[in-house]
Amino acid sequence: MRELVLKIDGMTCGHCVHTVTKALSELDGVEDVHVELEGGRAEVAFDPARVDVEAMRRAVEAAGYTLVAAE
Ligand code: 9UX
Repeated sequence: MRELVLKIDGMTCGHCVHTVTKALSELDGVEDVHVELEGGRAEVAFDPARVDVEAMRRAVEAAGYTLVAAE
């Protein structure tokens, strides 16, 4: 299991948090997601054999937000 902190632009209310949490949680290989509105960040625990940052980026952007960094 690996963990990453994603920096996400565009979240401005609690519903955004729910939408981003759901989008990331639905990815195969993502085990745990914690999204913080303040700071615009998401902590993601995942299996790197099954999912990668590009898949997370696609999910975040399909939901209408922007993934600006992952570390
Ligand atoms: Mo809240 Mo977020 O009304 O895109 S859902 S701003």
